[in-house]
Amino acid sequence: ASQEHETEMDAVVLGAGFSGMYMLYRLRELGLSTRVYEAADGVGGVWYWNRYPGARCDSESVYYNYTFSEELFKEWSWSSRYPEQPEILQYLNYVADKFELRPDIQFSTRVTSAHYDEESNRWKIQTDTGEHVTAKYFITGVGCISTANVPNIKGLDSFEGDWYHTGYWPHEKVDFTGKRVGVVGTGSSGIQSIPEIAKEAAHLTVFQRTPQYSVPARNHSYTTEFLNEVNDNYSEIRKQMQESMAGMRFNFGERSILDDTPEERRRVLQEGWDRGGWEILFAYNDLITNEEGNDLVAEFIREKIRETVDDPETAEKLTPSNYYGTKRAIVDTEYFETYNRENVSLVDVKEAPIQEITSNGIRTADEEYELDALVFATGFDGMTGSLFKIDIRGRENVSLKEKWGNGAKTKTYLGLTTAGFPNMFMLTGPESPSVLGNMPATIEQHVEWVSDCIEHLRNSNVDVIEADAKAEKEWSKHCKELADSTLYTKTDSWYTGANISGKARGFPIYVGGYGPYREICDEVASKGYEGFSLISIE
Ligand code: NA7
Repeated sequence: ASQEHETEMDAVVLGAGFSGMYMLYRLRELGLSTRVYEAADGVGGVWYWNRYPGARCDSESVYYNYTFSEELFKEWSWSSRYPEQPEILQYLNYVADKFELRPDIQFSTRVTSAHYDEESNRWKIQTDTGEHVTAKYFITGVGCISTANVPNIKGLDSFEGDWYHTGYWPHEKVDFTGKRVGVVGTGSSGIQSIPEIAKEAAHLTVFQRTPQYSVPARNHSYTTEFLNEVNDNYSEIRKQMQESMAGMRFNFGERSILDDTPEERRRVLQEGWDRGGWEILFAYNDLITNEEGNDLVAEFIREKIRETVDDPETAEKLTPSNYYGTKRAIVDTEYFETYNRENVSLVDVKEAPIQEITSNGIRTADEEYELDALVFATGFDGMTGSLFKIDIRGRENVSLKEKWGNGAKTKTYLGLTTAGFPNMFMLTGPESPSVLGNMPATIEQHVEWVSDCIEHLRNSNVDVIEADAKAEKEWSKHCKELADSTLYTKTDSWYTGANISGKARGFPIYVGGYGPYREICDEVASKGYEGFSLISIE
């Protein structure tokens, strides 16, 4: 019955964050009629939603932006090394305005299902506003860490104060002045927001399940000289980023941490600590693969925590014992220092687990904490969560969730496509390098590969592209083997799905590096899309 209202498009793209916006730009250049669906009422993706106090990016701003347009790159100036969320959102709005993207983005609309129709070779897409649209190409730019995880704790409904999740923060400023606030979670979002909330709240109680390593960001304003230097080296920077392991200008160090004498090591680590950000993580070439070396860095940071935090008992609770850098590495601004404030206290909920949320606060196994407001900095259902929220079905009506065993058997070819789902592309999908690098860089590579592919299909009159099951099997196996050779898979993290109760464990990320990945993708394309079936329908 809905057929008569069906709109026909060449391409439908989900999400108007970094991925979807650039995808739209490229597809329009190719002359494809394209519609982007976006659940929010503005562009920005995660930068639209994550408005919590202290939210900022951990990749340096001059790399954390698009590089495809030299003009755009040069006319935008970042205020500082790690700008806050409002500035990043302002940048993305600027991009939307500059390239007049908004007319092709439909806001406040969430796609609920996308089914591939074998007969017409078109994707049939439905939205929560009752719209029906068909498209030849279906492209997801839904993000890898965008579906909030609010833990299922008994009694949340009964809480009489206000509660928030960092990933869905209200637009109007939340005022914690005079309030007793509880923050649950100490990942990047918790560690960024805790120092800011502490400045405002009457009292802040942090509920920590796993302590984290964190290194000072050492944020600073950019000078005009620095920004001029960056602009003057635009082409060189773009090239360096493309060839690098993590989509940034610098690479991992060239030697093993074990090759250095203890004195030399301390000097390197101290220098990294002083420069801040991810310098320590990148100082040597084997921190993520070498258990002994990893522990040397871990111990260096543990010492810093003990030096910074005045109360030895609190310092002990804050000291991690797992591998460094195998949960997403965190950078902070005065995080550990915050525990020296009189109005901040730390509760170890591994020792005394949260039992329930009451009308007044949180009750753990040994105490009740009275709270006026509660902040969940409890992260996301990463990698697959946002894809599984949509009923995506390929050939023979098989759903993506079914095919991937609810996340237990993620299978892709190049992290961009999956067999049985023709003409569907995933931007920063599972088994791509995505979250292990500077996202805008990895996104540009994905978007450019997909748009080049679509251009090739159109020029050669190909109607259907689909990953071969064999190529997919090999890619997934390759990803798993690489991951298993690192310490990543030995740590509980959102990378592995361990943060979501009941979620299958895996490590659906390509760890071979962004530059090498780009080369593999380019080679596949240059061999006429090796590993794909290209079909022309008469
Ligand atoms: P993360 O990094 O997944 O951190 C979530 C935190 O919340 C982490 O400390 C978790 O402890 C904790 N958590 C999760 N569920 C619970 C429950 N039920 N009880 C207590 N504590 C809990 O999310 P973020 O938002 O900080 O960062 C996500 C990414 O966004 C980040 O890595 C960047 O890439 C950008 P756990 O460690 O699981 O024991």
